[in-house]
Amino acid sequence: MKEQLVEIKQKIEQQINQIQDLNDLQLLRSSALGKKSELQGLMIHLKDLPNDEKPMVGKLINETKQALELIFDERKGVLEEKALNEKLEKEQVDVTLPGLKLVTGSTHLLTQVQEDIEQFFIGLGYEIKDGPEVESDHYNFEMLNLEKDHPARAMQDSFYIDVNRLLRTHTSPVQARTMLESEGKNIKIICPGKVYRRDDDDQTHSHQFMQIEGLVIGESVSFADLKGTLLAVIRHFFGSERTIRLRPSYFPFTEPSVEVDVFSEDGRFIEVLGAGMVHPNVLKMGGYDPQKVQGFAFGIGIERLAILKYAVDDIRQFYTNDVRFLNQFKGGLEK
Ligand code: 2NL
Repeated sequence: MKEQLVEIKQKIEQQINQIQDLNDLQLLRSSALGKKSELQGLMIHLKDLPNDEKPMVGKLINETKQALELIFDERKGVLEEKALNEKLEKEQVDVTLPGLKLVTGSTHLLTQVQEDIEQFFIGLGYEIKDGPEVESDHYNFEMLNLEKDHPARAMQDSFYIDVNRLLRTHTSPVQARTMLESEGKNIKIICPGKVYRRDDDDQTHSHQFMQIEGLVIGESVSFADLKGTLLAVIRHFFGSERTIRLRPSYFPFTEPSVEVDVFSEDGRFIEVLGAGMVHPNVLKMGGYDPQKVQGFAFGIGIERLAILKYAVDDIRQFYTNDVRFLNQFKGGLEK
Protein backbone atom coordinates (compact mmCIF):
# COMPACT_ATOMS: atom_id res chain seq x y z
CA MET A 1 0.00 0.00 0.00
CA LYS A 2 2.73 2.33 0.96
CA GLU A 3 4.61 1.68 -2.32
CA GLN A 4 1.38 2.13 -4.24
CA LEU A 5 0.91 5.58 -2.66
CA VAL A 6 4.49 6.58 -3.43
CA GLU A 7 3.95 5.46 -7.01
CA ILE A 8 0.70 7.45 -7.35
CA LYS A 9 2.35 10.49 -5.86
CA GLN A 10 5.32 10.27 -8.22
CA LYS A 11 3.09 9.78 -11.23
CA ILE A 12 0.92 12.79 -10.40
CA GLU A 13 3.92 14.92 -9.52
CA GLN A 14 5.41 14.15 -12.90
CA GLN A 15 2.18 15.12 -14.64
CA ILE A 16 2.00 18.37 -12.65
CA ASN A 17 5.49 19.36 -13.67
CA GLN A 18 4.67 18.88 -17.34
CA ILE A 19 1.66 21.19 -17.25
CA GLN A 20 2.11 24.67 -18.73
CA ASP A 21 -1.41 26.02 -18.51
CA LEU A 22 -3.48 27.04 -15.49
CA ASN A 23 -6.68 25.50 -16.85
CA ASP A 24 -5.00 22.17 -17.51
CA LEU A 25 -3.62 22.26 -13.96
CA GLN A 26 -7.12 22.73 -12.55
CA LEU A 27 -8.38 19.77 -14.62
CA LEU A 28 -5.55 17.57 -13.40
CA ARG A 29 -6.24 18.60 -9.82
CA SER A 30 -9.85 17.42 -10.08
CA SER A 31 -8.91 14.12 -11.68
CA ALA A 32 -6.01 13.47 -9.25
CA LEU A 33 -7.62 14.50 -5.96
CA GLY A 34 -11.36 14.57 -6.66
CA LYS A 35 -14.14 12.08 -5.95
CA LYS A 36 -13.30 9.82 -8.88
CA SER A 37 -9.55 9.83 -8.30
CA GLU A 38 -7.32 6.86 -7.61
CA LEU A 39 -6.57 8.21 -4.14
CA GLN A 40 -10.22 8.54 -3.31
CA GLY A 41 -10.63 4.93 -4.54
CA LEU A 42 -8.06 3.80 -1.97
CA MET A 43 -9.96 5.66 0.76
CA ILE A 44 -13.08 3.68 -0.12
CA HIS A 45 -11.13 0.41 0.15
CA LEU A 46 -10.00 1.32 3.70
CA LYS A 47 -13.03 -0.40 5.06
CA ASP A 48 -11.81 -3.76 3.69
CA LEU A 49 -8.56 -3.54 5.70
CA PRO A 50 -8.06 -5.05 9.14
CA ASN A 51 -9.07 -2.59 11.86
CA ASP A 52 -5.57 -2.08 13.29
CA GLU A 53 -4.21 -1.04 9.88
CA LYS A 54 -6.99 1.43 9.07
CA PRO A 55 -5.66 4.50 11.01
CA MET A 56 -2.15 4.14 9.67
CA VAL A 57 -3.14 3.64 6.03
CA GLY A 58 -5.77 6.40 6.30
CA LYS A 59 -3.14 8.73 7.65
CA LEU A 60 -0.77 7.80 4.81
CA ILE A 61 -3.40 8.49 2.15
CA ASN A 62 -4.20 11.87 3.71
CA GLU A 63 -0.54 12.80 3.91
CA THR A 64 -0.09 11.91 0.24
CA LYS A 65 -3.10 14.03 -0.61
CA GLN A 66 -1.81 16.99 1.40
CA ALA A 67 1.63 16.67 -0.13
CA LEU A 68 0.09 16.70 -3.60
CA GLU A 69 -2.11 19.72 -2.72
CA LEU A 70 1.04 21.57 -1.83
CA ILE A 71 2.72 20.63 -5.11
CA PHE A 72 -0.40 21.71 -7.02
CA ASP A 73 -0.37 25.08 -5.20
CA GLU A 74 3.29 25.58 -5.89
CA ARG A 75 2.86 24.80 -9.59
CA LYS A 76 -0.14 27.11 -9.70
CA GLY A 77 2.01 29.90 -8.25
CA VAL A 78 4.72 29.30 -10.85
CA LEU A 79 2.25 29.25 -13.75
CA GLU A 80 0.45 32.37 -12.50
CA GLU A 81 3.67 34.29 -12.35
CA LYS A 82 4.60 33.09 -15.82
CA ALA A 83 1.21 34.19 -17.18
CA LEU A 84 1.59 37.62 -15.55
CA ASN A 85 5.06 38.09 -16.98
CA GLU A 86 3.86 37.14 -20.45
CA LYS A 87 0.98 39.63 -20.16
CA LEU A 88 3.27 42.42 -19.00
CA GLU A 89 5.65 41.70 -21.83
CA LYS A 90 2.85 41.73 -24.40
CA GLU A 91 1.19 44.90 -23.12
CA GLN A 92 4.37 46.84 -22.66
CA VAL A 93 4.01 50.58 -23.34
CA ASP A 94 6.98 52.75 -24.12
CA VAL A 95 6.03 55.99 -22.41
CA THR A 96 9.00 57.74 -23.99
CA LEU A 97 7.65 57.33 -27.55
CA PRO A 98 6.39 60.60 -29.08
CA GLY A 99 2.57 60.92 -28.89
CA LEU A 100 0.20 61.21 -31.83
CA LYS A 101 -0.36 64.85 -32.72
CA LEU A 102 -3.98 65.94 -32.35
CA VAL A 103 -4.91 67.99 -35.40
CA THR A 104 -7.45 70.67 -34.54
CA GLY A 105 -9.22 73.11 -36.83
CA SER A 106 -9.52 76.82 -36.26
CA THR A 107 -11.60 79.80 -37.28
CA HIS A 108 -10.77 81.15 -40.73
CA LEU A 109 -9.01 84.52 -40.71
CA LEU A 110 -11.92 86.17 -42.55
CA THR A 111 -14.34 84.86 -39.91
CA GLN A 112 -12.03 86.14 -37.17
CA VAL A 113 -12.00 89.62 -38.72
CA GLN A 114 -15.78 89.51 -39.26
CA GLU A 115 -16.42 88.52 -35.63
CA ASP A 116 -14.00 91.13 -34.34
CA ILE A 117 -15.79 93.91 -36.24
CA GLU A 118 -19.19 92.50 -35.22
CA GLN A 119 -18.21 92.57 -31.54
CA PHE A 120 -17.09 96.16 -31.88
CA PHE A 121 -20.42 97.27 -33.35
CA ILE A 122 -22.43 95.18 -30.88
CA GLY A 123 -20.63 97.20 -28.22
CA LEU A 124 -22.03 100.37 -29.83
CA GLY A 125 -25.56 98.96 -29.73
CA TYR A 126 -25.84 97.79 -33.35
CA GLU A 127 -27.85 94.74 -34.42
CA ILE A 128 -26.46 92.17 -36.84
CA LYS A 129 -28.69 91.38 -39.83
CA ASP A 130 -28.38 88.92 -42.64
CA GLY A 131 -30.39 88.08 -45.73
CA PRO A 132 -30.46 86.08 -48.97
CA GLU A 133 -27.44 85.79 -51.24
CA VAL A 134 -29.71 85.27 -54.25
CA GLU A 135 -31.44 88.61 -54.63
CA SER A 136 -33.90 90.29 -56.91
CA ASP A 137 -32.86 93.11 -59.17
CA HIS A 138 -35.22 95.27 -57.12
CA TYR A 139 -33.48 94.89 -53.74
CA ASN A 140 -29.93 94.68 -55.07
CA PHE A 141 -30.10 97.72 -57.42
CA GLU A 142 -33.43 99.54 -57.62
CA MET A 143 -33.76 100.22 -53.88
CA LEU A 144 -30.21 101.59 -53.87
CA ASN A 145 -30.86 104.28 -56.46
CA LEU A 146 -29.16 102.46 -59.30
CA GLU A 147 -31.22 103.25 -62.35
CA LYS A 148 -32.13 100.63 -64.92
CA ASP A 149 -29.37 101.74 -67.29
CA HIS A 150 -26.69 102.12 -64.65
CA PRO A 151 -23.45 100.45 -65.80
CA ALA A 152 -23.17 98.44 -62.53
CA ARG A 153 -26.34 96.63 -63.58
CA ALA A 154 -24.85 95.37 -66.81
CA MET A 155 -25.22 91.62 -67.31
CA GLN A 156 -21.48 91.14 -67.65
CA ASP A 157 -20.73 92.58 -64.20
CA SER A 158 -22.94 90.33 -62.06
CA PHE A 159 -23.90 86.67 -61.81
CA TYR A 160 -27.48 86.57 -63.08
CA ILE A 161 -29.57 83.49 -62.39
CA ASP A 162 -32.43 84.65 -64.61
CA VAL A 163 -33.61 88.06 -65.88
CA ASN A 164 -34.73 89.07 -62.43
CA ARG A 165 -32.47 87.30 -60.00
CA LEU A 166 -28.73 87.51 -59.32
CA LEU A 167 -26.11 86.80 -56.67
CA ARG A 168 -26.05 89.97 -54.55
CA THR A 169 -23.21 92.33 -55.46
CA HIS A 170 -23.14 93.93 -51.98
CA THR A 171 -24.95 93.39 -48.66
CA SER A 172 -26.96 96.60 -49.20
CA PRO A 173 -30.15 94.66 -50.10
CA VAL A 174 -30.23 93.36 -46.52
CA GLN A 175 -30.29 96.99 -45.39
CA ALA A 176 -32.97 97.90 -47.94
CA ARG A 177 -35.12 95.03 -46.64
CA THR A 178 -34.55 96.16 -43.05
CA MET A 179 -35.67 99.70 -43.93
CA LEU A 180 -38.96 98.38 -45.30
CA GLU A 181 -39.46 96.07 -42.30
CA SER A 182 -38.74 98.87 -39.84
CA GLU A 183 -41.65 101.05 -41.08
CA GLY A 184 -40.02 104.39 -40.37
CA LYS A 185 -38.42 103.46 -37.03
CA ASN A 186 -34.78 104.17 -36.19
CA ILE A 187 -32.21 101.71 -37.51
CA LYS A 188 -28.72 100.79 -36.30
CA ILE A 189 -27.47 97.66 -38.02
CA ILE A 190 -24.51 95.98 -39.63
CA CYS A 191 -24.85 93.39 -42.39
CA PRO A 192 -21.91 91.03 -42.85
CA GLY A 193 -21.81 88.41 -45.57
CA LYS A 194 -20.60 87.01 -48.87
CA VAL A 195 -21.07 89.02 -52.05
CA TYR A 196 -20.35 88.27 -55.72
CA ARG A 197 -19.08 90.18 -58.73
CA ARG A 198 -18.24 88.88 -62.16
CA ASP A 199 -14.49 89.40 -62.13
CA ASP A 200 -11.53 87.35 -63.28
CA ASP A 201 -9.73 86.19 -60.15
CA ASP A 202 -6.21 87.48 -59.66
CA GLN A 203 -3.95 88.69 -56.88
CA THR A 204 -6.31 91.53 -55.94
CA HIS A 205 -9.70 90.39 -57.30
CA SER A 206 -12.02 87.60 -56.27
CA HIS A 207 -15.42 86.88 -57.81
CA GLN A 208 -16.65 86.12 -54.28
CA PHE A 209 -15.65 88.22 -51.30
CA MET A 210 -16.98 89.47 -47.99
CA GLN A 211 -18.41 92.74 -46.87
CA ILE A 212 -19.72 94.37 -43.76
CA GLU A 213 -22.09 97.22 -44.42
CA GLY A 214 -23.53 99.46 -41.77
CA LEU A 215 -26.67 101.61 -41.72
CA VAL A 216 -27.86 104.09 -39.11
CA ILE A 217 -31.09 106.06 -39.53
CA GLY A 218 -32.58 108.53 -37.09
CA GLU A 219 -33.69 112.11 -36.62
CA SER A 220 -30.35 113.63 -35.74
CA VAL A 221 -27.86 111.32 -37.43
CA SER A 222 -25.10 113.54 -38.83
CA PHE A 223 -22.01 113.34 -40.96
CA ALA A 224 -20.00 113.94 -37.73
CA ASP A 225 -21.52 110.73 -36.30
CA LEU A 226 -20.36 108.87 -39.41
CA LYS A 227 -16.86 110.26 -39.12
CA GLY A 228 -16.62 109.43 -35.41
CA THR A 229 -17.91 105.90 -35.98
CA LEU A 230 -15.43 105.23 -38.79
CA LEU A 231 -12.51 106.58 -36.75
CA ALA A 232 -13.55 104.40 -33.81
CA VAL A 233 -13.78 101.18 -35.86
CA ILE A 234 -10.46 101.86 -37.61
CA ARG A 235 -8.75 102.50 -34.26
CA HIS A 236 -10.32 99.36 -32.83
CA PHE A 237 -8.98 97.28 -35.69
CA PHE A 238 -5.64 98.92 -36.54
CA GLY A 239 -4.62 100.41 -33.20
CA SER A 240 -5.55 103.38 -31.06
CA GLU A 241 -3.03 105.80 -32.62
CA ARG A 242 -4.37 105.54 -36.19
CA THR A 243 -5.66 108.59 -37.99
CA ILE A 244 -7.93 108.58 -41.02
CA ARG A 245 -8.58 110.81 -43.99
CA LEU A 246 -11.92 111.25 -45.72
CA ARG A 247 -11.85 111.97 -49.47
CA PRO A 248 -14.89 113.02 -51.48
CA SER A 249 -16.19 110.22 -53.66
CA TYR A 250 -19.31 109.05 -55.41
CA PHE A 251 -21.78 106.22 -54.79
CA PRO A 252 -25.31 106.27 -56.21
CA PHE A 253 -26.76 105.38 -52.77
CA THR A 254 -25.05 108.06 -50.66
CA GLU A 255 -24.75 111.86 -50.94
CA PRO A 256 -22.28 113.15 -50.00
CA SER A 257 -20.02 110.11 -50.37
CA VAL A 258 -16.54 109.61 -49.05
CA GLU A 259 -13.71 107.19 -49.33
CA VAL A 260 -11.76 106.55 -46.16
CA ASP A 261 -7.99 106.15 -46.04
CA VAL A 262 -6.03 104.98 -43.02
CA PHE A 263 -2.64 106.55 -42.36
CA SER A 264 -0.08 103.76 -42.64
CA GLU A 265 3.12 103.33 -40.64
CA ASP A 266 5.30 104.38 -43.57
CA GLY A 267 3.44 107.66 -44.00
CA ARG A 268 1.13 106.73 -46.87
CA PHE A 269 -2.66 106.80 -46.95
CA ILE A 270 -4.33 103.50 -47.75
CA GLU A 271 -7.95 103.25 -48.85
CA VAL A 272 -10.01 100.99 -46.57
CA LEU A 273 -13.69 101.67 -47.04
CA GLY A 274 -16.47 103.73 -48.59
CA ALA A 275 -19.24 105.58 -46.80
CA GLY A 276 -21.67 108.50 -46.93
CA MET A 277 -24.99 110.01 -45.94
CA VAL A 278 -27.88 107.92 -47.23
CA HIS A 279 -29.24 109.36 -50.48
CA PRO A 280 -32.73 110.96 -50.13
CA ASN A 281 -34.06 108.65 -52.87
CA VAL A 282 -32.87 105.58 -50.92
CA LEU A 283 -34.52 106.88 -47.73
CA LYS A 284 -37.77 107.53 -49.63
CA MET A 285 -37.86 104.08 -51.21
CA GLY A 286 -37.19 102.56 -47.78
CA GLY A 287 -40.24 104.33 -46.32
CA TYR A 288 -38.49 107.27 -44.63
CA ASP A 289 -39.07 111.02 -45.03
CA PRO A 290 -35.70 112.63 -45.95
CA GLN A 291 -37.03 115.94 -44.60
CA LYS A 292 -37.35 114.38 -41.14
CA VAL A 293 -34.60 111.77 -40.79
CA GLN A 294 -31.04 111.33 -41.90
CA GLY A 295 -28.87 108.29 -42.16
CA PHE A 296 -25.31 107.27 -42.72
CA ALA A 297 -24.02 104.09 -44.31
CA PHE A 298 -20.67 102.46 -44.92
CA GLY A 299 -19.25 99.43 -46.67
CA ILE A 300 -16.11 97.62 -45.55
CA GLY A 301 -14.32 94.87 -47.45
CA ILE A 302 -13.34 92.16 -44.97
CA GLU A 303 -10.53 90.81 -47.18
CA ARG A 304 -9.15 94.32 -47.52
CA LEU A 305 -8.96 94.73 -43.74
CA ALA A 306 -7.24 91.35 -43.30
CA ILE A 307 -4.81 92.00 -46.19
CA LEU A 308 -3.74 95.33 -44.71
CA LYS A 309 -3.35 94.12 -41.13
CA TYR A 310 -1.55 90.85 -41.93
CA ALA A 311 0.27 91.78 -45.17
CA VAL A 312 -1.46 89.01 -47.14
CA ASP A 313 -0.01 89.13 -50.65
CA ASP A 314 -2.79 87.47 -52.61
CA ILE A 315 -6.58 87.61 -52.04
CA ARG A 316 -6.86 84.02 -53.35
CA GLN A 317 -5.08 82.84 -50.17
CA PHE A 318 -8.40 83.28 -48.38
CA TYR A 319 -10.18 80.85 -50.67
CA THR A 320 -7.70 78.16 -51.66
CA ASN A 321 -7.45 76.65 -48.16
CA ASP A 322 -3.71 76.05 -48.02
CA VAL A 323 -3.28 75.00 -44.37
CA ARG A 324 0.20 76.54 -44.28
CA PHE A 325 -1.54 79.90 -44.79
CA LEU A 326 -4.52 79.17 -42.53
CA ASN A 327 -2.43 77.81 -39.63
CA GLN A 328 -0.67 81.15 -39.26
CA PHE A 329 -3.91 82.55 -37.86
CA LYS A 330 -4.78 79.70 -35.52
CA GLY A 331 -4.18 81.67 -32.37
CA GLY A 332 -6.86 84.26 -33.12
CA LEU A 333 -6.41 87.98 -33.73
CA GLU A 334 -3.57 89.56 -31.84
CA LYS A 335 -4.41 92.88 -30.26
C1 2NL B 1 -17.47 100.32 -50.63
C2 2NL B 1 -18.61 101.24 -50.48
C3 2NL B 1 -20.67 101.54 -49.41
C4 2NL B 1 -22.94 101.80 -48.71
C5 2NL B 1 -21.88 101.01 -49.09
C6 2NL B 1 -25.35 101.77 -48.36
C7 2NL B 1 -26.43 100.98 -48.09
C8 2NL B 1 -27.68 101.55 -48.04
C9 2NL B 1 -27.85 102.86 -48.21
C10 2NL B 1 -26.74 103.62 -48.49
CL1 2NL B 1 -29.06 100.57 -47.76
N1 2NL B 1 -25.53 103.06 -48.55
N2 2NL B 1 -24.13 101.21 -48.42
C11 2NL B 1 -22.74 103.18 -48.67
C12 2NL B 1 -21.52 103.70 -48.99
C13 2NL B 1 -20.47 102.90 -49.40
O1 2NL B 1 -19.68 100.67 -49.78
O2 2NL B 1 -16.51 100.65 -51.27
N3 2NL B 1 -17.53 99.15 -50.04
C14 2NL B 1 -16.47 98.20 -50.08
